[in-house]
Amino acid sequence: MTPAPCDLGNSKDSLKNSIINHLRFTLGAYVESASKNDWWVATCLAIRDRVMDHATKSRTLHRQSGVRRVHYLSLEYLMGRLLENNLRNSGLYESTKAALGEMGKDLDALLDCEPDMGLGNGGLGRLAACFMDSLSTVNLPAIGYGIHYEFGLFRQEFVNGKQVEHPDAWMRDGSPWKIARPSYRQTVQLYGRVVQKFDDCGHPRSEWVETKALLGLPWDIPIVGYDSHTVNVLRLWQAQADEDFNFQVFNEGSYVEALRDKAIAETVSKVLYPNDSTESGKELRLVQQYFFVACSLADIVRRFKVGYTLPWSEFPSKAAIQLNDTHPAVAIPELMRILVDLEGLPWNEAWKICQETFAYTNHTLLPEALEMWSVSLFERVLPRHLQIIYQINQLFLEGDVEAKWPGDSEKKRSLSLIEERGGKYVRMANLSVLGSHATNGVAALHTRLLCERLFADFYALYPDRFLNLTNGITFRRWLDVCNPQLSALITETIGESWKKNADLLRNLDPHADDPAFRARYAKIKRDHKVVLAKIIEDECGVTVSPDALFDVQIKRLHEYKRQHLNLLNIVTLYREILDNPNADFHPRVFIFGAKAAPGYFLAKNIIHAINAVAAKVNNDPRVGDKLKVVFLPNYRVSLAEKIIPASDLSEQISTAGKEASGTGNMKLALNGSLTIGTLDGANVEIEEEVGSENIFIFGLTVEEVTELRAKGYNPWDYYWANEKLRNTIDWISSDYFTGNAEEFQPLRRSLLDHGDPYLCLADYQSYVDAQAKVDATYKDQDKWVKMAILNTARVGKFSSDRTILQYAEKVWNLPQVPIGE
Ligand code: H53
Repeated sequence: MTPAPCDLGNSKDSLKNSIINHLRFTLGAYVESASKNDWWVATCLAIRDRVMDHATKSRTLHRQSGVRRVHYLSLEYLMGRLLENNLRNSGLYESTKAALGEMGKDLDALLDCEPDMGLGNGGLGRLAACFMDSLSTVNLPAIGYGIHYEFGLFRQEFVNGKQVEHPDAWMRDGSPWKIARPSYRQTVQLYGRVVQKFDDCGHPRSEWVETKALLGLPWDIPIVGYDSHTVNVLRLWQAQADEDFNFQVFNEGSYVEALRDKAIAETVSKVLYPNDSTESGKELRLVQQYFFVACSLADIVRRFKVGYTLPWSEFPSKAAIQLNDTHPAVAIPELMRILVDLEGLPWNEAWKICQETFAYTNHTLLPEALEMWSVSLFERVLPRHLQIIYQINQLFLEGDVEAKWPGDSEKKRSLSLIEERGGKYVRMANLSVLGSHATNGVAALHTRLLCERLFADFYALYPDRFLNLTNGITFRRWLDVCNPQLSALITETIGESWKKNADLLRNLDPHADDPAFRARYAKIKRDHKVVLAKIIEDECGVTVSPDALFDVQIKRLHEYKRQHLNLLNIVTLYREILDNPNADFHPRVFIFGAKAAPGYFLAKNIIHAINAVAAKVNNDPRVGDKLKVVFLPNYRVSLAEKIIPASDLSEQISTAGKEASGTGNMKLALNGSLTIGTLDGANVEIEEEVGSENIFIFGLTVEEVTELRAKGYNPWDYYWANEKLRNTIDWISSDYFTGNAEEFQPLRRSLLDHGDPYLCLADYQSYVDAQAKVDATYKDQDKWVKMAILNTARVGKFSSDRTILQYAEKVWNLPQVPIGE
């Protein structure tokens, strides 16, 4: 007999009971004496109980109906906090708040107990998190696969203005959201060598022998969609030592030695590599990639075999696999190995299955971000996979390439999976394009450049494989959760449907002309600025006025994103204020948030320079309130949620052609922060949507950048031609800001002697002019608020629900499967 289900109702009283029960029976705590953290855990568990039921239902229905599922393979998921998102998405926020309130607890205070789940570096990882939200919201059968890192992205601190990194032990105290699934543990092989064997019919078969084994333990995190009963899971693999990993040593009595091996095995999922858009080529990173890919594929294959007795040719009709950048691209030779070596399929049949199963998203054109693995390293770690890659390459070059360009060795060199110049390397991007049926860029401009530049030869060969799918963000977290006041105003004005159909935000358009609506919209912005001002005071010790213009640049620190161009403008303004104290300049607060990769020397020098300028400017009595510069430490999702609703101006100032898409630009525009930006990435499409009169575009276009470089770009020409610019650079690189003129020489050298690779000097004047236009516009508050409202109203296109439905239709061929109550 099935026992009566416990009370998992959504009423205040049910929730109250659940929370008390978890306090008592899960945590062993008394209501009277439980700590704040206990209350937070008990609340999460009460919500998780309600969510798990739907997760089981979703899984069961997906299995029974035999529909195709998408498997999203990503080395990064930048989830942030989960409780508030889960509460708002499941409609339990108000009842939970009331339940806790009756017990004398403030939900909003508890929300701050949650550590960020920061298992990603930047845009790519956050995109994966937004996609997970949308997949559940629009009822698509999906599983996200990744690594259960013990340490997420480092915690950043500033010491004397310089970045210092600390480990991020996000789950030192466990996490109420994750559930271990030991019965789905997988074993992964590594290293070893390959031998040729023959089967009973005399057919050759490769066998990978003398390998080291590693175990993968899956942890599931339920993903709650908005107003939908679909609960998909994010499955993260934790590396463990195989039980008989060095069993022999153990038996020989070397107990401690055996345990050392265990520790080595566990390093595989210990820590997230802290590089965004650059690759380090380290062995451990390749092992991480293979580890999570092998576990995930084994899991997918297990499900295929359990669920159906279908021929392998049907595999793609059950499983779509999306490669989030090239990081999981080793999945292509891994599936070939499974099909050919383990399942005995003929090569061509296996290859067809691979191409039908995989699709690849490219997120960058930056050459330093394109992954290449040295052939010797690859051969040592994954000898069989290297053989498979060689075979794929040979068949490709002798087949399709030779047929299209007979005898053209230049084409073969450019298309080959192996780079031969300056040592031999496996080109993971070429492998990804070749092994999949679809390759997409993440914004219209980026996709065009992929087809015209990076993958021009592949595009000539397989034009139908390329498509654009412009990125998106989940409007639940980036409006409903982070700005509930604006969300409520919108709902009150145009109804609630915009939360599921973001295009309806356009109905706000006419309200931009309504002074009463404008006043309410402006008040919400100002209230957020008051909250952010308090955070700035607490974190940076700087007092700022909420009536100043809040000018925000939040993103990873990278030269191509040009935080140093922003700095050039700040120092120019500083000088102008000193030269002309009575100028009519609206007070401004420049707000930065950014982490630099620990080994990225110049990025760290830029952080230091911004902090040094901040220290001077903020304490200069001649400047007063006109100019403040703050660099908030430890930028992360939960901090972004505080900054974004409070921002007036959004800095999206990358060199044209360098930022594939950007997604912070979308979040800020949605929250009514006007963009100052170049025609790069998704900025181009934001301009199309909001109208050129509601955005501040400046700088060189992609074509102009190419032309300038072809002509021969010399930053010294700009330096000598522009006195303001010259003074600014000289001032930064003097001893004025730190007392030591050597401090910012690396920055100066990069801008001048090393050729200013990201064209800061070329765009400087245009940027300064655009900033002057911003200043003038801000003085007309009515106009500014109107523009802000029109940004909120017109960025519906950038909902990740739209992006995900396009993937489902154009790439995965996936049905929407609503789950009942
Ligand atoms: O991916 C984002 C883009 C952004 C791009 C970023 C990205 C990473 O965060 C890491 C590696 C990589 O190759 C690209 O820089 O422009 O918006 C999501 O597509």
